[in-house]
Amino acid sequence: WNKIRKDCESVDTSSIQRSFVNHVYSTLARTPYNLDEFGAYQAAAHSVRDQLIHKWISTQQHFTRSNPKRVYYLSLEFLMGRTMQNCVINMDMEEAYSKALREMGLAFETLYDQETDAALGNGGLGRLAACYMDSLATLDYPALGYGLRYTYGIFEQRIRNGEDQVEYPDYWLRFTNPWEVARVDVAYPVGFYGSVHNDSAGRAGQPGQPAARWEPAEFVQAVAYDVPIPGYDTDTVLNIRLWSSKPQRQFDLSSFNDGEYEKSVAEKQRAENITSVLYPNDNTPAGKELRLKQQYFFVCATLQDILRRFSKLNLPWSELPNKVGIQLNDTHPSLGIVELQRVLVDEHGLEWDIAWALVQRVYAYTNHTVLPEALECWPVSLMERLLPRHMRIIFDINLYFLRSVEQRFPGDYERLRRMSIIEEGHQQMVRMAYLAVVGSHTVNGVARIHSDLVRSKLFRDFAEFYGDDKFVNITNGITPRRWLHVANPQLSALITKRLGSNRWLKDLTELSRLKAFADDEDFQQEWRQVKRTRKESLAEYIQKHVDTAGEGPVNSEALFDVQVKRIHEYKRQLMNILGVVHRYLRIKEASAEERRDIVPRVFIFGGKAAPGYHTAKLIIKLINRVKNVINADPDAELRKLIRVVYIPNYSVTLAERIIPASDISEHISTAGTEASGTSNMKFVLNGGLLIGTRDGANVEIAEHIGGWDLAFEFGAKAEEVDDLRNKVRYLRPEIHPAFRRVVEAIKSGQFGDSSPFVNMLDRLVSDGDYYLITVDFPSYPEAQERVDAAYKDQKKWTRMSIENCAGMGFFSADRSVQDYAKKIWGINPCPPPPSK
Ligand code: DL6
Repeated sequence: WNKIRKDCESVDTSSIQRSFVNHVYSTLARTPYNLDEFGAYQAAAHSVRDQLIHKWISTQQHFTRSNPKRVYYLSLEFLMGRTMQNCVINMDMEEAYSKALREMGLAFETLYDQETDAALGNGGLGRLAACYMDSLATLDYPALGYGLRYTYGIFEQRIRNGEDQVEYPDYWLRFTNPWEVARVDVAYPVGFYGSVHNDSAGRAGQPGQPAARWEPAEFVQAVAYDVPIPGYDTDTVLNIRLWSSKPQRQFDLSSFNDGEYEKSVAEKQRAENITSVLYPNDNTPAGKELRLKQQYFFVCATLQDILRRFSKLNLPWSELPNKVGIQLNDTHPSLGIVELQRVLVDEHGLEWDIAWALVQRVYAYTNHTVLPEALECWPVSLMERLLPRHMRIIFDINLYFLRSVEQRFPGDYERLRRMSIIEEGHQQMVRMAYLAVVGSHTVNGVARIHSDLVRSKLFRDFAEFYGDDKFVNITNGITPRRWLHVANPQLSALITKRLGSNRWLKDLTELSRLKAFADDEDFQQEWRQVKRTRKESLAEYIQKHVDTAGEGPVNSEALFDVQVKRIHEYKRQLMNILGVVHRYLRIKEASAEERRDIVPRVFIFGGKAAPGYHTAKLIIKLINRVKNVINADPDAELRKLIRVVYIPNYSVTLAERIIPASDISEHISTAGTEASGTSNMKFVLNGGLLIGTRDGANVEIAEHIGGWDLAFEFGAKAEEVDDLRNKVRYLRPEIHPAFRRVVEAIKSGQFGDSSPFVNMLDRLVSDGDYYLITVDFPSYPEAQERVDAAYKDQKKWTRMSIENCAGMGFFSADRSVQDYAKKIWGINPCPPPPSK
């Protein structure tokens, strides 16, 4: 077996060719005569997958033998993007595949474009999970990701009539997915609804006897699909296990026999519904029964899987926290806390307190937002109906918790009200974030400023109760493999050439050595050439794929100014587009002489709005309206100076194309609202400069690149925001004339019928400017002027660009996961044994 297996793992040219041809014939049932590019991609993907699976099996066997503590990363979102190129690069097989296929007359690299993104996430949170899996594998950590295999990922966005977002389903599994392994052998039952019995013992389970018996009324099955994740420059291949919901039985035979064919099919449908669609909400909870079902389905299957693995070790329960660490990626999987308590008490008869102490040592929770409206709460009535036993357990967790708070702060009932997991009101709600805090040993924020707010504001009472140590910061990071090496091979090659090796791909702090060359004439020229190439390539993409209404190609000599991210009021795309209008009005009235001094700009927008988020959709409409008018301005000279582009359907793959082409990117959220942001890191790593507020990771990026002199800062600081909000609300300070002028231009109909926008704009100048656009607006065009001035001096600009990139070592996801491993999980790398 071993010898034959070794042969199968061979990646010499003829083995790759044999495997490719074999997949063309026997997997796809095609021949060279009817093999199109997509078929060639599929055959190549299956061949790469074979390699992946060998290493993956070896890794899992190695972990089983070594038996280290493992960490389980629970996330309802994994925004993976494409896989094939990342795989061959991480496994160092790109050249071998290129050569083998070239000899057969095929260009391997052109097949990458045939792949559909796996888009099982909304934005930053899901992409972070994907980056962390890449880093965990690269650093050989014994980790496993768990998620859901949605049949439909994030919707496809199209722009209707040149201005409005419309959503189309993303049926990404249409042609099957070569990057997963269906594990029909790994399936668990998951129950819902029903009733609870024998709870007379009250809250605590007695030793050795169950505390309660839950009889669910409905069952479905969770079936595992495994997605192998190769590390870079290591044989470690980790796993993301995605659950898919299936009916317990294919059909209800009795109703089938009664002739109720439709009913029996409906039951199958109902079960499959659970994992059918990713909720397309970013930074807003979905609040739907099906979403709660998804969450419980996810944690119930995951815990059965984790505990099955643990039970094979034949260890006492007291060893659980020494073998299992569970990281909650936001509150979405926080029902896992309740489920583990239920299983330990009800199914294994542990005493309540003993079980609870174990639960708290197993779980840790990452908070990704302080926006009040984004914090998940579920109605008690819904929870009671769907998960009756869990609701009781939550009440008990809360009771014991509040008793301990009362002991510390006797008689402070106001504090008990504030800290209660159950929010009282006309409808009782479960505060999932509080549940996650109480059930975890550590809570972390995702950038320093965010973690400070988490500790000092969001969970202030909890920090006072538990002590500050429970609340830590782990600044987010990104994988340099995908976000520089794969996305920008030209820059990657230049950096490797200049540093003399590609060690930086595993130790990103190596980039700091680039600083020494920031003023080097030749290096600067090459650096600029890379940017030019990438801008030309994006311009070409826009010309081919974006509806430009015959406006002609964008000028790739212009400064590319990019804001691509989910559309949200707090991210302030609205301020950006109002800034564009301001610039447009100024160019319109500028003399020929003045115009000669203006730096031509292309403003590039992209991003999806949650389908039910009216204001976000309105912002997309306004951006497109402004775009349509500016780009069609009769003044041809003006059109050379300003251009607006909206790239539809922003995705990981598009990000890989857009980010390397940016000169300046916009991270302009109201201070204190963006937890971290991670695209800011991607842009700067690719030599783009940043215009931004002192928010999220911007603050640390500025520190690491050498201060705000190397980026463009404006706007209020987080500590000023509360006061400013009160001022805006109650005192209505004078609105800046430039802002008034922009609003008037829109309201006057200069950008078409203004009626859809009037309310949104009026709110800004009355008492509804929660995100302080009117306050920050005056300093925004002023910061843009500094950008223009810097860009005019190309030597200075290039030096800044190189220094920016050189300072990004800290923002590698490798550093982030090492931080998690040390500060939170207490796990060590478990590298594969050297191959014989
Ligand atoms: O931590 C990843 C990412 C941050 O970079 C963003 O700043 C933050 O907005 C995002 N948070 C969410 C929260 N959603 N929920 N729930 O997506 O996380």
